[in-house]
Amino acid sequence: MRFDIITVLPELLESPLNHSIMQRAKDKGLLEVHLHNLREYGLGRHRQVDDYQFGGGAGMVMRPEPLAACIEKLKSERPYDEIVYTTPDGVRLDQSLCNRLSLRENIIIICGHYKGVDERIRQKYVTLEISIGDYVLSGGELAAAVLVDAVGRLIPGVLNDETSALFDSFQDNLLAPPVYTRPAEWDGMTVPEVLLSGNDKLIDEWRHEQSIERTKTRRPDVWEKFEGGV
Ligand code: 6GU
Repeated sequence: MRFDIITVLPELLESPLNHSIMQRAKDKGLLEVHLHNLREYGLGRHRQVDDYQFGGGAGMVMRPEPLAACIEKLKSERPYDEIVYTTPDGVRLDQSLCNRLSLRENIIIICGHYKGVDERIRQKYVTLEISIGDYVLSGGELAAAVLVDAVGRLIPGVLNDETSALFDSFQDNLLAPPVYTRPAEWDGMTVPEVLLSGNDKLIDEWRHEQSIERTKTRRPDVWEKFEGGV
């Protein structure tokens, strides 16, 4: 799977995508992430990428020409399944959207900045607008990093234990159960007996009950989806 990320701040994306599971996915040849500095497509001597908004008001808007030039160059090199724009007014990213995106081959991500991109870029190119939650970030880069991480780890073969994503929170509309490691007793607190029993069936049942309990109390909205079988 290949991501091409168009950004005015490539530095912000380098570290988060060069460690841990993302780095391993790249080393295994399962994930490619290419950063494109929009500034290189900027206009004039100052490589301008933004401008004042028509109609007045504070805040700059990303001009269409540099974005179009970068997108057209990429599209001439390979077909893209999705052109994503990260923006607080997009659809909220959740696990089911991540699952769907993990089946795609090539995705462009446009990182929104300032007041956002000129609306005509959205009309002409963008196929999917994604928000990572109901709060405002100063730019789309951190949202793009979240998206690549959440989707990249779902590519088959990326996780060590192939089944482990199946037990993630949200994967079946339930939160993950509590986990414990050694020592079996710490600071006067013990690990639930059942986890030490070696009885896989009882352990599975306990974990499922705990997942249900956690989901009901912490995320009644997610519990409703589980009960509805969505
Ligand atoms: Cl995708 N971008 C920005 N700037 N803020 C956000 C966001 C995206 N998602 C939530 N807040």
